[in-house]
Amino acid sequence: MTVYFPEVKDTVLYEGPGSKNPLAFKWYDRKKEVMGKTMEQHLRFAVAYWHTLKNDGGDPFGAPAVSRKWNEPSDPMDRARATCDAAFEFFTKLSAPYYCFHDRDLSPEGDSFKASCDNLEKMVAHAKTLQKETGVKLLWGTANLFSHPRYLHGAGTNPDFHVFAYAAAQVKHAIAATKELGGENYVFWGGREGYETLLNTRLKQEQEQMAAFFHLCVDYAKEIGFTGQFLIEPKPKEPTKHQYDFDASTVLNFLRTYDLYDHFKLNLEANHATLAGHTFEHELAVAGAAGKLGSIDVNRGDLLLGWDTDQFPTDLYSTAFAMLEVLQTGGIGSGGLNFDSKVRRPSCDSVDLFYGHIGGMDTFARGLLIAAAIIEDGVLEQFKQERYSPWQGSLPQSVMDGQGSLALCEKFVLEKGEPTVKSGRQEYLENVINSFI
Ligand code: XLS
Ligand code: CA
Ligand code: CA
Repeated sequence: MTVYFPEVKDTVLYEGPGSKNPLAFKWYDRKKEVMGKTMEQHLRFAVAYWHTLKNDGGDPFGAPAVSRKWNEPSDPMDRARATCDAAFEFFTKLSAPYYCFHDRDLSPEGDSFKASCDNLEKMVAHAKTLQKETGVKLLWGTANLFSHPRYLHGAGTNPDFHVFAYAAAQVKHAIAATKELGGENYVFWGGREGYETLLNTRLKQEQEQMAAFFHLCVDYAKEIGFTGQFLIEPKPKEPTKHQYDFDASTVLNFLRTYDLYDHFKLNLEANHATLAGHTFEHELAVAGAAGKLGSIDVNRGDLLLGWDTDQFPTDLYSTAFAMLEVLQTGGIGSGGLNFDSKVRRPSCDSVDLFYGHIGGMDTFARGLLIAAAIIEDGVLEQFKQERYSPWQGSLPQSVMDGQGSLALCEKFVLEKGEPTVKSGRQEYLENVINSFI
């Protein structure tokens, strides 16, 4: 059997914060209990097939820069099988419980639609065997409806019905493949579902088309008995200038408008949140408040760069704040933390893929520990309780229950006079957070 990662002899294990072994976890101790669940149950890490196995290190200025053993076979299907074997060796050595894929990551496009479907079917069978052998599971599947030139003007939002139908047919097979592999979720990221200029675009019609597309998917899932959670992944821009799934609020509004609300949750990505001008934790809080936090893509961006850099998370503040939202909302259910992250182009060795993931897993494990310590201490909760305590009286309660009136508020003010100005204590709270980090 070919070994694709000979530089990593054994499974990456937890050795504790004192370890100097770069191929060991310092914080991710999967069986460690935190607030009644193991780290593994809280975090449900997944490896992204596309970045980890398929990224060739090319960028708009330079040629592919990495050579991977699994890319050596010249026949596309042989290459797909070698890639899949390498993938499962990687997942196992990393002890990652889950992975995620696009249909076209797993298997190549063929000469016709039918040939592409046959390729996918063969590769699904191959992956299924490897899942069984290794115990690695599929967190989510998705269809790549953005790379091929046919999707230049969108998939579900395309002005040409022929392309819409092609995308629908492709999604049909991707959902079936996800079901066949026991996928716990199915993601829709609208890579080309947006527009560049209104000069050639009917915005309203395109949104209606997108809704119709989702309704077809909901119907099909029902028809074949796919019970995984459907997730929409918001992103404000890139590749299109205006994307219809801008952020969590926009997607929730879209779902409500088109009678899709009950069928979807959100897959939120850290880097997409910041591109939308939000913090990562803001997006998690918006979804959490609506009971719609489905899953998370945990890559980070770079504050000095204005695009989606998909870097591994290394920032403890960001992971602690994210895990605070996750814990407060009661966890992510059937979702997980997917490393939609790639190593930087100059990190061109296969072992760098391990360093990226190990660092990301440790950073989230620490984020979890920090968030749990903050919650168990109760300091933030106590502060908020005190801050909102003026809402406890009977008039505030009747306002909340829809029984108030402007006149009752006026009566209250006439009695109480001027409200006291109070501090929000931001700097004090930031200092408190630092004492946990
Ligand atoms: C791209 C997206 C994409 C989705 C899956 O920016 O993050 O990778 O997660 O299609
Ligand atoms: Ca993503
Ligand atoms: Ca991304």
